[in-house]
Amino acid sequence: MSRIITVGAAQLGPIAREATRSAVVARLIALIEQAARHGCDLVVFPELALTTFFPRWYLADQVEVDSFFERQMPGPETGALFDAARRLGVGFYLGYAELAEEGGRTRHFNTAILVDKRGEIVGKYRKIHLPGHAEHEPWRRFQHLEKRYFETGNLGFPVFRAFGGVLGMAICNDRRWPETYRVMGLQDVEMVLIGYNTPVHNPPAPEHDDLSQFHNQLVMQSGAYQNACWVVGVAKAGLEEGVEQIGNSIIVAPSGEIVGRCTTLGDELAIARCDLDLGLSYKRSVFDFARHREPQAYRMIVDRKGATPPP
Ligand code: ING
Repeated sequence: MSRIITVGAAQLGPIAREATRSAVVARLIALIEQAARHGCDLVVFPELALTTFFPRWYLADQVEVDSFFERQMPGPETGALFDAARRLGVGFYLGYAELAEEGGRTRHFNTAILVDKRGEIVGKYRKIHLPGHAEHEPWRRFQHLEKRYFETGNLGFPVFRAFGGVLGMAICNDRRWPETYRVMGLQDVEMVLIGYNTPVHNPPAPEHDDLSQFHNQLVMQSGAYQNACWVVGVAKAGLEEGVEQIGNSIIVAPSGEIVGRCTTLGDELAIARCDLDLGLSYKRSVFDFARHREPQAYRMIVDRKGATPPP
């Protein structure tokens, strides 16, 4: 018996700094409506899908920083997205900047939620791997101040029973770290949803720029194969406020093969019928963790000699 989720990778083109939430939500609803016409069960939007990627600027005024955050989800301007999901019977992953009052203080997270076909939030994840820096670094062509504007996620890498399977979430830089997939792999995840905003140019390592597309695919294909799960990676793409961001949104099967891909740098839906049972042939052979992993043998042997690369 196959358990198929028809997934729409809903890539977004640039979002302008001044774009209103309602204008962006209208773009998201248009993609959900297109997905419904093609029989999708689930739509995956990018990281920080409601606003421009504001960590590219040093913003001294906390009021301006907080203007990019959502205090409620759904809120007055995002409720229409949940209504569309309910009306059309299509769930979604949404990345957004979360401002939460927790433990008596205001918290700021780079967050993603999983919403089911009834329009109910069934899962939340807060980004753990925050790239970039915390202080203004004027030498950069553009900033990457996620360490300034967000706290490290405090929810771990949970998995959620939804859409007939076991789904997990990650956000952008998380996809570059094998731990992200393995922590969920050890919880029997069958599909990992990932939104991203990735500039082509990485100021601290411009020599990597030409490999940005290759690295984007490499990390998600290996994460999928090594954990016998589907991986859906969705970009906010194009020239956004002067910064070129990669597209190349992809849907990766547990074999590591790319089975769906966006080919533009704008709002675009790539669709694939994802049979969750395809992961079983890997979970029951090559990546049968119970039979083949050796956690007792894995030890961190780090000494000064071994840890530092030769001069
Ligand atoms: N963006 C980038 C990412 O990990 C980055 C940061 C760019 C890291 C280029 C390395 C190279 O895709 C976010 N938002 O994490």
